[in-house]
Amino acid sequence: MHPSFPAVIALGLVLVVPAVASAAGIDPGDRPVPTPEQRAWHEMEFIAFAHFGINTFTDREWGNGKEDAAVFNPTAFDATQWVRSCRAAGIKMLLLTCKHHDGFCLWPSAYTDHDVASSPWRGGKGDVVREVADACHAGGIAFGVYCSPWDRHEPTYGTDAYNDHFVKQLTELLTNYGPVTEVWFDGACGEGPNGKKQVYDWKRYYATVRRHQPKALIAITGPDIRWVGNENGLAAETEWSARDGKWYPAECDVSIRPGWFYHAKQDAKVKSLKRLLEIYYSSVGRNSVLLLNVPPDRRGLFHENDVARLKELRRVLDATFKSDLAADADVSAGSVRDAAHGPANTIDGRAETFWMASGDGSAAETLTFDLGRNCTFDVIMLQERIALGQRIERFRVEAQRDGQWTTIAEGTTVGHKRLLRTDPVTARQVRVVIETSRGTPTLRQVGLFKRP
Ligand code: FUL
Repeated sequence: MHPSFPAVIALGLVLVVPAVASAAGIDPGDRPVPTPEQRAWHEMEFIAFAHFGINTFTDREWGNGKEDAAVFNPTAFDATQWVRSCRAAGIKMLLLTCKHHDGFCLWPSAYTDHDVASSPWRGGKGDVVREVADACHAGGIAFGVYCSPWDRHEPTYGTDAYNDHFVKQLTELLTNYGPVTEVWFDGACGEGPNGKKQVYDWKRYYATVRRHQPKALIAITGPDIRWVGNENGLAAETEWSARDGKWYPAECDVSIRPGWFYHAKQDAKVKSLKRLLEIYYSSVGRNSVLLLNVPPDRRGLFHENDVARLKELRRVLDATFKSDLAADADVSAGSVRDAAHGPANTIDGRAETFWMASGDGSAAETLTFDLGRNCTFDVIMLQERIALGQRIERFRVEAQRDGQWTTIAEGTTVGHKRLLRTDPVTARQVRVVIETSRGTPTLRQVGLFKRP
């Protein structure tokens, strides 16, 4: 899966080679392509974080590891409410902070007392990880794990023994809770109680994940998913998933509130609908996955204000994307590779079919949409067939007005999905001009939408 991680191969795992190209009958050549797991992750588009733990009860963002486990005591914990809220928002995976920097474990770990078993919650018999994982699996969304290597509680932190400790805890998370789709490793590395900094054994951590959950994607300080580089939920205008010879796509993490953890004083500071839409278009709309944090409160529930905002967001997105004005268009292409890859594939709503031009990408390629009548739209969607790699470097979209083609939008990369917002445009003829591309360009889907 990742030849740059020989430790993985040494384990002798059966790793899946991207099925892709054979399915399409086209060889992607030596360009990087996503693994099937990465492709499934791209399709999710919108996923969530739940920062929950000791900090929820101490009103802090970073605990120091000296907290009393007795403060962890949610009064109405209900993971099914988290999952229902996620589902209603169209969120496809929930990642839980099983252990944050303070070292408190949301599961009863055999390797520490600083965990839920030492708390009064459910008489010390509770397991937050179990309930969240079960609720995700029962509710049909994926489950992901955040396990902070930085541990401000664990006495062995800062010594070689800590790497053993971390691997044991990670193994608990990877073997007791069913499928884990993403493992999120923060790179934070601070001073331990003994004043020493830890040298993390990343190779061993990755090998542990590959051994127990070979399909899990390792994110951030990991080989499969890249941190976008900010915590504002914003990807760059030009966002290549293919980097340094491998597929390494960006994930945009951001909190729905100012903090990552719940603070009652931030109840009125839930991000506005306008801000969340801005984030959506700048993450999902720029070839990234949006990882939105919704911090459960001291009851152990998603707060009403957050739930209401998520619903509003979903309502607007559904209203925007429910009807594609290009769906019945007559589509023609300047060039077509072969009959199986004709331009009508870009409006069939299917992920597996796509248009492919015949040129080598150095000259412009066009796709023209006759909408059959004048239509008014203000969102343009483009999707590449990323199973064949990311190719488009520069494109523009034109509309015909009074017999003249005028540019209404332009951009650079497309990747899994590119969304461009414009002022409302009314036109019958619309065309996508791919100006340059790293090899023959493909488009899996083109859509035109009107925001409510
Ligand atoms: C950071 C952590 O230090 C924050 O507390 C938070 O968990 C964020 C998602 O990652 O690096």
